[in-house]
Amino acid sequence: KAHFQWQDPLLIQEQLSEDERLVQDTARDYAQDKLMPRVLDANRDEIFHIEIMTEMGALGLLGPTLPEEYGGAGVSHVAYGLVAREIERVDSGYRSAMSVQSSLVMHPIYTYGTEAQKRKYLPKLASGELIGCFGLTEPDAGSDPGSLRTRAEKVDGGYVLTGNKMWITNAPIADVCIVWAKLDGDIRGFVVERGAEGLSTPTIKGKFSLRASITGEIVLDRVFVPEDNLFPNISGLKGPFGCLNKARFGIAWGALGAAEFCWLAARGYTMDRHQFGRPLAANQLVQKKLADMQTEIALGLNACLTLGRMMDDGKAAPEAISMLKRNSCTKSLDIARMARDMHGGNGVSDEFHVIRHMMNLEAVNTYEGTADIHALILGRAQTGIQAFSG
Ligand code: TGC
Ligand code: FAD
Repeated sequence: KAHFQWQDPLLIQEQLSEDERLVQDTARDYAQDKLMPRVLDANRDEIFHIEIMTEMGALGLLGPTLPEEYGGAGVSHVAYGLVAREIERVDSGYRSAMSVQSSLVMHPIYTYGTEAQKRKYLPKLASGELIGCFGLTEPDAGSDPGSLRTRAEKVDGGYVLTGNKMWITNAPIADVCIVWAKLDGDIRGFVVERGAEGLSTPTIKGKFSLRASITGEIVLDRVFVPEDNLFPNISGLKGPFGCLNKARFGIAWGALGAAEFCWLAARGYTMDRHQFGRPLAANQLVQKKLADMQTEIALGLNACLTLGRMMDDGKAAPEAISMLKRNSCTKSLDIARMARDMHGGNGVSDEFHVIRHMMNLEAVNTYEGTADIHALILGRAQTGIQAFSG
């Protein structure tokens, strides 16, 4: 009979190209050697080590799907997903920093930007020399970004932006902010540079989730943005949503990386720890939990691989991406909570890492569209009835 590979039951590894395996191994070695040793203190002290961006840039992990002429590595969407999985195996906050830069900053500049914008920003974003952030959410516009209030007003030589963005990953350290604002009622994208008069990006402290990622506001108090910094050919919600498609795909892979860490930690812990004279893993209840974790992760990764191939073929509908963003996040959160429980009292100590993953996945389940919002997207797609508003 065929040998059962319990860590890779559906043989994902065999379905990867040589290039994809190389990217995966580079990301895994970096994450384990350089990120894992830093994460405990970073999480405790709410610190994002900024040099992580140049380290990732040097390895080609930022904007890896973009062509080489703009600083990318020209790799497949599957390779991008594998990077997200390896980075998030250590911490969702580090994957956040990577995916905002790649999907929410470099992607829109590459897809919607002028040639001059691409040449000016992409190579430096790819190397990590510049850090970017993506401002869509506002205090009163989260799940419903169509109701955003940030305004752009046409003036001589450019635009004046006024408004507030909330919960923005990397904002306090960003050199460039992609800001979505309404110009004559239409949503348009602007590249706002650090140093612009009237721009500030205060940090949001006290998060119990993604503590190793820095989050802030973008406050725009009549900020002048030159004409050259408008994305010329995109208007409407499809602008920001085009970026979210890429980022949500990465999250679908990434969340499962966190889940894999939790599953393997729970397996190791329950094999080692003895109660009632035998390993915890000798109990049927424990083995069922391990089997459930293994099954959900294997099914989820296989689905992500299929979706990645669909993205590379230009066949991935946004609804399919919603399905896997939601599935990976809800299942990974369940797995992390279960792994925390299986560690008993030790499970609440950050030294065992599972509670950190559990707390992180709460935010991952919420950002880029909550699980319920993605359910409504899928509900609308199959009934033709939108249930977002009355
Ligand atoms: P709706 O009527 O559905 O659509 C308006 C226009 O947008 C187009 N569109 C899309 N285009 C491309 N890809 C998609 N996924 C698209 N979804 C919609 C649509 O075709 C339409 O175009 P047009 O030309 O007809 O005007 O808009 P709605 O207002 O009814 O939206 C409903 C809903 C709930 C689906 C949407 O608003 C939604 O997805 N809400 C969730 C908000 C969200 O995901 N925010 C994310 C903020 S960024 C973030 O969280 C980053 S975290 C990063 C990290 O740290 O990793
Ligand atoms: P709300 O929209 O107020 O939702 C609250 C609850 O109501 C949720 O459970 C939701 O599912 C539910 N709900 C809402 N509408 C409906 C409905 N019609 N039917 C049923 N239930 C509904 N945004 C950015 O733009 N850029 C970033 O970089 C970014 N980074 C983030 C980092 C972190 C750590 C966090 C926590 C958030 C980040 N976000 C970012 C914002 C994130 O995208 C929003 O928090 C998310 O879209 C949800 O919006 P909200 O918080 O306003 O919740």
